[in-house]
Amino acid sequence: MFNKIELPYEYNALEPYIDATTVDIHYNKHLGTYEMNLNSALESWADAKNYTQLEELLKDPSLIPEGIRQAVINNGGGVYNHNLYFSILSPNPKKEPTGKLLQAINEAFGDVTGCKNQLSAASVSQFGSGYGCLVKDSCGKLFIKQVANQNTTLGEGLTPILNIDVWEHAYYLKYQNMRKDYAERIWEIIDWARVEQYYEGQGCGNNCHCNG
Ligand code: MN3
Repeated sequence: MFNKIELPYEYNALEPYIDATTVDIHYNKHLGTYEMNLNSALESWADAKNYTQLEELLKDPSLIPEGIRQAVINNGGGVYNHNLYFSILSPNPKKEPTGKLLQAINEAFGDVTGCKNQLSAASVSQFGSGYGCLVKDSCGKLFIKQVANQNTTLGEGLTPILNIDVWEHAYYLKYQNMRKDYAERIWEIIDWARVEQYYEGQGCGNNCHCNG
């Protein structure tokens, strides 16, 4: 069983940037459905209990029995991507990154504004449903990626640490066709403290044998 995170704020807490109805439907119905479908697909697979991290399966889908593989990729990706998305949003965000993450951002994008602009642009230009993602490799180097649908970059060895959901369900009630406004205003509620945790918590650490 892999579950959705507990929402760390009230439905209306992200207003005026994201409205309460959108958060409610997005979290309970959209994410809730991915969670239900993922766990229902996994019921038929006894060895699923050997995996405690959803990342392990999304990183190497060949581990998953063929009959449920695509269902786990789609719905497991849906749970994984939304757990990241809802957890990096906050009504009381740390507005700017600091420390190692700031250093990595400056190296990759020049400065924080460059990072934000590139990630917003990638989110706006993602054709159809998907996400703009800030990802890190095993050495802590940062990149911006687009993923379609509920795919992830885990299979490429890239761990997302911040994502912007650009499925229409994430913004349409408030922003309608103005995806760009949503993908720019969302910076007001992105909590860099959480992103820093994701940047430092996984990956490199003491196990890094790279030169970077
Ligand atoms: Mn969504």
